[in-house]
Amino acid sequence: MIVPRFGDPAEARGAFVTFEGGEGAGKSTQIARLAATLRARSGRGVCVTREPGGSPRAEEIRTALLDGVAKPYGPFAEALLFSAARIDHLDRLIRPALRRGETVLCDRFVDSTRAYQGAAGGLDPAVVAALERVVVGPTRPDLTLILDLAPEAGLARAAARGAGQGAGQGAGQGADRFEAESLDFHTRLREAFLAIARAEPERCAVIDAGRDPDSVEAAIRETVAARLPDLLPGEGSRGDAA
Ligand code: T5A
Repeated sequence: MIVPRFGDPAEARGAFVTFEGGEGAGKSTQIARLAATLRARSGRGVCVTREPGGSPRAEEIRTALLDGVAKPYGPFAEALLFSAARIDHLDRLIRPALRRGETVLCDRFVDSTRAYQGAAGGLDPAVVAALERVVVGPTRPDLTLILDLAPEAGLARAAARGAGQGAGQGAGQGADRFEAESLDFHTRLREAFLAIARAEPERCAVIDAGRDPDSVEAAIRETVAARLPDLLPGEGSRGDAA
């Protein structure tokens, strides 16, 4: 099925915005803030979701993945499980919401597979691209906000949150399957996300996530206003704020 892109006058479709970046970069924090702004300002429905997960079946796969059940099988098998979760998530939640004209804000999507299983995990990029083609098809993000942060800082944030709140979502106590990877792995991740942004500048915007939450929120809001002005009418276009 061909889904017209956002703004296509022939058939309205909601906007699809994804948040990407390393561990603890602040995606969940900023998605909640942007959702509140959009609900107050845009007049469109806003659907907040995440990967892996977002639909009941995909949440079950999330639990297994973050508990490390698939790790012994290697990055290809993990990518297949992320893809299985994504198929259900797209069919059950993302595509129906877009068809209703809603704005979908998704915490991680295909760029995480490219970065985690591909660039950092060592899975052949051609395999990642082939999976993406068959799983996602035309349902591509209109805007991807890449929250960029030194991995040491992100892991420290995630650890501090874990210490304060107990288990991660879908994982046991302490670091989950991916948080527990080496610093070298997380450094490769950061480079991979920045490389994706360089390769697809029309879709991606890099946000400096090392600042305080209010400053990061302001930068995201400015970027959304510039890239998808229909979502924040009257906000003006002052260019990207990253
Ligand atoms: N994965 C996922 C793959 O390997 N392949 C895939 O295809 C997909 C889709 C998901 C894991 O799965 C992997 C990637 C991940 O490892 P997850 O628990 O959803 O697991 O992991 P994250 O997406 O990394 O979620 P986190 O919750 O760890 O990070 P967030 O959402 O980026 O950060 P957030 O907002 O929860 O903030 C973390 C802490 O920092 C504080 C917050 O209050 C919180 O305590 N904070 C800040 N502190 C200071 N300054 C700021 N600006 C702050 N912003 C937030």
